[in-house]
Amino acid sequence: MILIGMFDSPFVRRVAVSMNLLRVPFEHRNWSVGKDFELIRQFNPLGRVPALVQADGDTLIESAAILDFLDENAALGHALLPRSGEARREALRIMAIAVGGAEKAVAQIYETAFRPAEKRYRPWVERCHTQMHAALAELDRLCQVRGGEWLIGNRITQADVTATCVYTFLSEALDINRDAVMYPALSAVAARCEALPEFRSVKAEWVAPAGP
Ligand SMILES: N[C@@H](CCC(=O)N[C@@H](CS)C(=O)NCC(=O)O)C(=O)O
Repeated sequence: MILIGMFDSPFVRRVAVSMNLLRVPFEHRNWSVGKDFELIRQFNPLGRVPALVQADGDTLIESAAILDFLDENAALGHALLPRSGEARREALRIMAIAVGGAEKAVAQIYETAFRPAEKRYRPWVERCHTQMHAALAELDRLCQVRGGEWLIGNRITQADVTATCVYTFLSEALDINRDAVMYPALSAVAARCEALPEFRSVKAEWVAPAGP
């Protein structure tokens, strides 16, 4: 399978880490949503990443749908999202707040990457900034409440993967801890995960996205 998109995207990276954890081999196309827009559009009409090209040429888009596909094909008991009950609900809650925070970060980044300076609208960026930090604060609270080595149960789940990919992305792209480590419980979860080879082998190379 071929995974399209750069690892500076938390959406691409959570798919890559999940494939590593599930031992699904993949080729990687390090294509940028800025300069490789037309190339990406050949696989996803939206021009967004991640896209996952399967052996038969069929392409999956949208990270949640790709993760669902990977879990569906995982060996019994190895799926990264718990199958049902409270564990599944809690994992989905953590993933939803993390993904929401990432979306608000991406909106801030695109304001400078894709919009000329004279067309930027500061109140919108500030709103996104507030929403992103609210998501991080809630994520930190959830990490603190859950304690333990992993967020759900006694093994790594998609909650750990998504929370970590988002936290690392926000730390690197928006320097959220400029003054101090503001989210200690979340930061501890991320540090544990980032030490694993499945995360270390898919690190982002930081290049600001080039606009059109
Ligand atoms: N909901 C999507 C979000 C994907 C997303 O926003 N990807 C960004 C990169 S971080 C992208 O492709 N941006 C280009 C664009 O939207 O034009 C998912 O989970 O796959």
